[in-house]
Amino acid sequence: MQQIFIGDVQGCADELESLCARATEAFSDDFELWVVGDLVNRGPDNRRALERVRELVEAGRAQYVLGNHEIHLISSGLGLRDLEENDSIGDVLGAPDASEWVDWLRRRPVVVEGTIAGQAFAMVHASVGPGWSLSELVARGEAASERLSGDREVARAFLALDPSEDRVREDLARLTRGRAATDSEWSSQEPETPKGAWHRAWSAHDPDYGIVYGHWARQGLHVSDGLRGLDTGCVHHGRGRDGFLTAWLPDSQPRSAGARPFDAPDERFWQIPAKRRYYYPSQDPSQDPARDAVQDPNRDPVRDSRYDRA
Ligand SMILES: [Mn+2]
Repeated sequence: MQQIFIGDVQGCADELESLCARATEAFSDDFELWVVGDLVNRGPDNRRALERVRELVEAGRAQYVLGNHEIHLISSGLGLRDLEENDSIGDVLGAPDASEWVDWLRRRPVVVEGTIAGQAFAMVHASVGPGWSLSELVARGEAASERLSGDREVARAFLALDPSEDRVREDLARLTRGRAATDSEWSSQEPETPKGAWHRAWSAHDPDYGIVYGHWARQGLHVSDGLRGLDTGCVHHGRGRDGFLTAWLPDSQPRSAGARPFDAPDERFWQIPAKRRYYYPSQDPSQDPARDAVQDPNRDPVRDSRYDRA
């Protein structure tokens, strides 16, 4: 069974379909999709992206954790939040079965653990606290899921809390939105320098597990020992950068004696170029000269992150 980890889709259902078709071609049905969250929002077809992943989840062939955009969708569906200008999740929330989708999403985990070739890891959308053991991370994710997944009123009250008021609500925010961290603080803002990235503080504690995450398109693909950051901003194509959907395909066996699956360097990535520009800074895309920009399908696929070298 090949594990295939994919970064932030954000409603780019065509690229998700291309990736699934490539996986089927390579592995037939013998693959399992691991989705880092932010499957929805900003892009054109959230409903179709959700349906595809749900079909695989229900067939026991996908793992899917919640990202900040799923939390936005759930919050809007529970009446806590109005849709904003760049939200595209109206295709889910405006449908007759919207509440059923909100309830299905509420029951998705925030953290999933697993092993690759014997090495333990967790998948989470955004960030993990420095010094957290794998069991502590899983327990924090479960505590958030417990309050999110049951009674609707409990979930609404939980999401309405300010993260500073409640430890579990803060954990949900950190797991789905964090980017910067020190041993004592964290933030959803980008750090001023690479040294402030959450994963630098996390790595300094010499964790015995790996992390697969997304959420940070401006950081880009992040490959270092124990870490795979997969958000390469498919939906951001044309915002001064190329966007693509990235998949990581770890080996099911160690590459060499003593090697671990999360060691770097690592080149086992697939990248699906964004089919077109999706994200418009203004409400009038016709005024955008790059609206129909097409990506060169032969361009160099993998971008280094400045965080790899820092
Ligand atoms: Mn995100």
